[in-house]
Amino acid sequence: MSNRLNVAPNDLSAFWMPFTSNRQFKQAPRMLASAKDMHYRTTDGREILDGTAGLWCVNAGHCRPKITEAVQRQVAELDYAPAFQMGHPIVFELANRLVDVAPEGMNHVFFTNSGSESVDTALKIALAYQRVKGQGARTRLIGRERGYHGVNFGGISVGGIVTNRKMFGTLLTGVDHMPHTHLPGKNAFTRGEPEHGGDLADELERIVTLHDASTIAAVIVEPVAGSTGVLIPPQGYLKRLRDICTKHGILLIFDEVITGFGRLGTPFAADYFGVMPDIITTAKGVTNGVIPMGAVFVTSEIHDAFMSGPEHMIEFFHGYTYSGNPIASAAAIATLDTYKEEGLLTRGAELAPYWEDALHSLKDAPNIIDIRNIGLVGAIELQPIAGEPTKRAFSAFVKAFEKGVLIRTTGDIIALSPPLIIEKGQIDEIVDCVRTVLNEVA
Ligand code: PXG
Repeated sequence: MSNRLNVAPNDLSAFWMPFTSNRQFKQAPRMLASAKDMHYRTTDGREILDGTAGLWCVNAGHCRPKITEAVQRQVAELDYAPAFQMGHPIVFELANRLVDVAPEGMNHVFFTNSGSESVDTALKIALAYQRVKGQGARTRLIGRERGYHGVNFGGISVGGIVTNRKMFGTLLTGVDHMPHTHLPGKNAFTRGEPEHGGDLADELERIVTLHDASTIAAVIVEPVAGSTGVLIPPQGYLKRLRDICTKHGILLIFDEVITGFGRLGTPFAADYFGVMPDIITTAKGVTNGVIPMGAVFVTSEIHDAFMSGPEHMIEFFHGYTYSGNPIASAAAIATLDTYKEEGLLTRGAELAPYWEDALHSLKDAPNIIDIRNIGLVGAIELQPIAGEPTKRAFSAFVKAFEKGVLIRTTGDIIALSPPLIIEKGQIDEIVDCVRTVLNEVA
């Protein structure tokens, strides 16, 4: 038995850290002790400007009083309520509030606890929907190369990141992948949506021809791919995917775990691109990252298809112990209040031109092969060091942290996604720091 008191601060071995180089980290730990608004504070008392909104989730900034107080109140009032065959008012209020901010037509919400669970839930809804509609032969799922849809089996099956897939056996069967849309040879240094590559959507038509539409349940894509380095959809691409899906009776799922809740300067990416999917997955920003929660939005067409058969029967055999947990629900309502009071779901649009100019001012810094941006997201792609991929970006990350700015790297790409409360001066601070560290790691 151990208790907290006898775990010495330098005893780091018990915790097997997620998506982390454990041995490297434990030799030189980067520890955060507290946070407020745009900043973290480290255990050794240094202030760190948050250039990544935690992991793309703290959209309203850190330790916002309204959210903190809502959680404190809720945990003292109703800590837990059974999620199956029982309810509590807060989660119903939240569902209505979410439907209000969601794109038109997204009228129902299924709650989960993470983006990974939202994705697997959405895939299961899609398969079950086809079946209840008498289209049970539609069992195939189509994802995309370089897609990230979390780490559960459904998500890694439709995902397109080799390191996340190769250790885990055969995954789901009946999955195919469209090509990714990252064309640096043609689109490097594009501001916003790239000009070339919209026709890559036609690869979906080729896949449909190969398998036949009658075997395909759904297509899932991130409208803007985040984890694999901010891949922005080429002009017209998403609309074309929508048209092909509609033509063939295939459901279109937008994975908005990153793009949901204001990241692009609109409430959702579906709003930004003016393309409506059938299902939207979210997590992260729904509670400002404070308490785990995910939400899957579906249209009435999908929801209502399940509402048949004897009324005492469970309509959809799926759910989690913590679906719609009261404390997470309270955190989410307070988060939506904060977003609304401060106009955060659209603030990104006001800042986007400044953000874009600031990022692209880095063009002449050493070893940069591409800069891309949309809303309050940006990526700076670096020339890998020959024979040592990822090392240049990781060194930049470590140096930036030492200098007081948190950035995120994936491969040799620096990804930036600050809280939506960021001020222009803080944008300058992030960009200046990146410039300095790129000179140092040159
Ligand atoms: N879908 C998308 C599009 C995501 O970006 C998930 C699903 C999974 O969410 P959970 O809550 O299960 O982690 C994600 C998560 C990064 C980074 O730095 C991105 C994510 C998570 C952690 C780090 O790119 N995205």
